[in-house]
Amino acid sequence: MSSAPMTQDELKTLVGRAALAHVVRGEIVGVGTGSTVNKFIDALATIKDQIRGAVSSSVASTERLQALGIEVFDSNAVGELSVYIDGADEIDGRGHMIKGGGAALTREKIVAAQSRRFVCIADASKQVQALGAFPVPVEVIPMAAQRITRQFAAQGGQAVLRLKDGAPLVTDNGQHILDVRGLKITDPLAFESEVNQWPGVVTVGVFAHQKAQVCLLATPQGVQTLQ
Ligand code: ABF
Repeated sequence: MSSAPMTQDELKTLVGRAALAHVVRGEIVGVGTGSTVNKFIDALATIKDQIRGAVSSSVASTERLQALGIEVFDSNAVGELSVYIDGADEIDGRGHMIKGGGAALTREKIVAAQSRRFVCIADASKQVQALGAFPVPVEVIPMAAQRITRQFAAQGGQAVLRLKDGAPLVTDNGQHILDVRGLKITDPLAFESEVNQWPGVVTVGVFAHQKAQVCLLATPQGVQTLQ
């Protein structure tokens, strides 16, 4: 009898659990944001007595960690982390990612930069040949949004202000998000470096400087480790 194909939710559960193998026991783990990371947090709770706690990349993840009895440390109160575990909206074969669909990109990049190793957890739908089909999230200072929109237009990109309940979405940092479609990202490192320098850009959701060293990819055949 053939079994039903795994749902995307089941794939996320699978990869969330697989990530436990990358958690260094006795240490503080960097924790990302999103529905895949939520599965990881649930799995992390099963070994909470074996870790010191977590540094979190969002209010949402902090609340979930604390509700499960995992201590959350301020990033400034701890040193370098051994590992950061987070999802992605797209990941290419070199570990470059688009992130920020969940609006937590700035804190995600901060915790990633504080960590020696980035382990990306994703289902196979996130794997791409080249970045850019998913609109690139860019966190911006609100007063710069129009000018940054024009700067993207000059590069062939269409930036749209992200809304929530009909009003501009406000991030955990009190800023806004532009989602940019139509960009050709042939050189993710150069793209990230350039956009980062535009006045008013807080964080661009291309993670090439803070790329993943390992990608755990959930497929119907099991979890593949790409590195
Ligand atoms: C975070 O969550 C983000 O950077 C990315 O936007 C998103 C992926 O979410 P999900 O796991 O829900 O697809 O990692």
